[in-house]
Amino acid sequence: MGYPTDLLSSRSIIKHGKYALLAPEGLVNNVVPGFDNCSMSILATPKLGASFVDYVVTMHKGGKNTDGFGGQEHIETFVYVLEGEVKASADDKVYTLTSGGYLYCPPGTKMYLENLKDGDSRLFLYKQKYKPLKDLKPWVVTGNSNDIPEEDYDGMTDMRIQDLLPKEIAFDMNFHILTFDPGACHPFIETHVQEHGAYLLSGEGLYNLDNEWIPVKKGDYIFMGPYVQQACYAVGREKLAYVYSKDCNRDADL
Ligand code: UGY
Ligand code: MN
Repeated sequence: MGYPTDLLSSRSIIKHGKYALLAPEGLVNNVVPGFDNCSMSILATPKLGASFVDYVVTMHKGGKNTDGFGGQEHIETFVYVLEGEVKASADDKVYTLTSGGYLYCPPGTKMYLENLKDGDSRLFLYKQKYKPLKDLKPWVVTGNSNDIPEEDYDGMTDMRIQDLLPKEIAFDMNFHILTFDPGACHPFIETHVQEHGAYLLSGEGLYNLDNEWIPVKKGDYIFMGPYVQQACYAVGREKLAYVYSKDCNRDADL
């Protein structure tokens, strides 16, 4: 990088507790213990107002986490491979994840990661405190979003959803992918208690956050806080798609 060639400017927007748009060009590298040969950027955290932590990780050649990510009694973790090929293991089982591949680890299960590429692999990574319900226990889940059929969203064929985790009450959250054909949009502007951390996989759009229409594109990260107004229009020539987390299956606390 070095000396800038123009006035300094940024597309990122930070509204603590409400929402944030983090453009990739503003991200910095954070050293996260346990991750070797990886460039990591910490995205949403409780300091921003999120109840989870998201990261975008570039695993360089030989990059790995052999100490294990998560694994504490109340922490659940999820990884989604943006590009490349990684070895992911949990509970002594080994999975090879390519682009679109993912792994969920329940509380108490560590996630081990290793880059299998000669070059870089890129990941979207997540952890949050699991909210127990009776004595139910979620389990390790793996898959690839390319193998999951898209379902029409709210009766519309130009906006579609994929659920990456089982719709089972033992799970307190899910990851989804939303895909919009150019020109498609949400059926209405949502307001809901759940937060989202969303990574844009493709396309361009205008995203409504707190009733502001904000241009977004592939590579952007969006944190949406509780109740913040949210919806988007896909613009441009490509499909707009993002992978995002959403809590589910639990009552609100008093
Ligand atoms: O599932 C959701 O709440 C989703 N439709 N939200 C969003 O795309 N901002
Ligand atoms: Mn939503």
